[in-house]
Amino acid sequence: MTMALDTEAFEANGHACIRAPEVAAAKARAEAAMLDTAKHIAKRVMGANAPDEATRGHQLAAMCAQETDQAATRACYEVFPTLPEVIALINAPVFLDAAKAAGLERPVARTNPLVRLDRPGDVRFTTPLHQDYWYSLLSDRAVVIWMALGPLEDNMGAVELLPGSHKRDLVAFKPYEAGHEWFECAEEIDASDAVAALPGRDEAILFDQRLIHRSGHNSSDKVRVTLQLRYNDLATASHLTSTFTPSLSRHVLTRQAELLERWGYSNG
Ligand SMILES: O=C(O)CCC(=O)C(=O)O
Repeated sequence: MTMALDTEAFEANGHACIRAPEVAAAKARAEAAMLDTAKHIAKRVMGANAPDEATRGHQLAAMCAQETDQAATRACYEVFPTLPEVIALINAPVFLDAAKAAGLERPVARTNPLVRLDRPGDVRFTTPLHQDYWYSLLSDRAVVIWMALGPLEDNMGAVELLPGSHKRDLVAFKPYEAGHEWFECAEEIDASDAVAALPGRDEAILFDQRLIHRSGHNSSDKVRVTLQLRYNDLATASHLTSTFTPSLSRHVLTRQAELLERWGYSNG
């Protein structure tokens, strides 16, 4: 495999494209699992109305158009990150090699792979201008590898990147009124130079955790499915620890509480 990352562009801009047939192959494995799982979910949630489309993109778009209370696509959002084929992407040599080319001596997972599903017109989870360093604070060298699963057209919302902004230190954040998480650059950032990244089938975008970036808007009638792999560098980590802790889900905690009650243990 030849090195798929333009390291000079990465040093200068804080982001660069990874382009290789292995990127398309890695995505295809995850997408096949997602299509199969989406069909399974559709049958369980939508019964006789379940669509049965040939591609993951069409399947999700049909589920989204026909579902009640977003129940089927919400289940996809919950379940996709648990698929072994999705978790396995963190170990794909093409991404590990790109992280190493970006200067990480010993890449380790900063989170499990994150899957975003942005429904047509949905703005609930779009991110304002921010850096990702806030979520790590462990190793100075850390990167995100961002990719679309399925075709990403320009009206589906690119990720917007501010070239060179990775040379800044951690910028102060302020509470983000519209969002679920506490982040947004506190100062006014001039985003007129932002570039919209629309990686193709055999491409993914690698960016420095200090790069200022934000979500684009999905104004299409399709579901935008994107995935992020995040790596810290164990070699330069300030502490020998992790930045994420798998824990029991809300589902398990609620079921456990119900069982404890049924077995006669008081809740207080
Ligand atoms: O996918 C997006 O829209 C934005 C992703 C993002 O903000 C991030 O990876 O930190």
